[in-house]
Amino acid sequence: MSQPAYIALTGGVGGAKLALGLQQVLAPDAISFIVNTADDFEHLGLPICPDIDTLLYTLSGEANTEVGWGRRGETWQFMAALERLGGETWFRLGDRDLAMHIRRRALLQAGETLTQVTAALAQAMGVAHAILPMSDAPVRTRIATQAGELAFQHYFVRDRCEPVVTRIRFDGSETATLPDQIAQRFADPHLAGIIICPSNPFVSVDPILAVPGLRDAMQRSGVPIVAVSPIVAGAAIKGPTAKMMRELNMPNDAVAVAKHYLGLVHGFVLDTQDAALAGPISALGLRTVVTPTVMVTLADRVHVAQQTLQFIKQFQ
Ligand code: FO1
Repeated sequence: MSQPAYIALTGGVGGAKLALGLQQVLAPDAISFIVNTADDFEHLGLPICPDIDTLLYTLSGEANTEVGWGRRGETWQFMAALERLGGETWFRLGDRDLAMHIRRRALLQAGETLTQVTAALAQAMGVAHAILPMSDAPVRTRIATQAGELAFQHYFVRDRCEPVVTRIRFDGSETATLPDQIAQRFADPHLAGIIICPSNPFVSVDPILAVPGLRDAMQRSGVPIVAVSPIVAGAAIKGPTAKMMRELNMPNDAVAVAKHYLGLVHGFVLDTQDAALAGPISALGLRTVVTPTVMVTLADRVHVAQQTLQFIKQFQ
């Protein structure tokens, strides 16, 4: 096929919103999603992959859109029974969500790679678009705090993002390798653009960019790379982005995010509330487009996707 193809980097709830918009406007062979796996952890003996599952559920229409993670219409009998038995229930695993983790464990134990397992689960969920884990080998976000280093889910869920973050590192990124499926897509002659979704730059996008060879592949592709700001009017749409930026002494606005991506991205999508920041961001050498980026409805998601693809076309 000669139609243009795109790659989107995503993690977490914010990224999944734009991913849904892109899924609505692009056919499966025109957009692939590279997903953060550094939030993953082993819990109750199960391989939990939150960002993969958030995307799986979002693209299959099964997501709980109120909280952003897990499945809609979920029941909690397993959690209630586990509670009575004295088990750990700080990380909420719904009865239907549980099936995903049990099935993923069985496929991994059968020797399949995370890429292969994710493709099988996506197919089972009726998702035709490619969901590509950033690495088949484990990469784990470790959050350094004044009370010591925490696994990401311990920081984010168990401790409710309360500890003060002093440093973030991605354990295992040095030895990770770029999955073939991802390398092939960056080498695709029909590749027309790369989108960094409005995910947390520090704990959802940086782990992806830390996989050896990934940033190179993006830059060598020679196609426009644009980011959609996860910060609107100084407040993170979802999750600890704004608090984390404060604790890492980063100015809490879209300009700081643009600076964070400087050297990699060519363009930056800003919300209309941050129109005044288009000047300072353009001064960094980036092109900008200003449009409503807060995604509440499906139409909002489609709008941001269309605007972003239109923006990429301006570079050609
Ligand atoms: N986030 C929470 O705040 N509380 C939870 O109990 C919780 C459970 C959970 C179970 C499965 C899953 O895929 C995600 C879950 N999340 C929960 C969200 C998850 O911690 C975050 O979405 C990502 O790690 C951040 O991108």
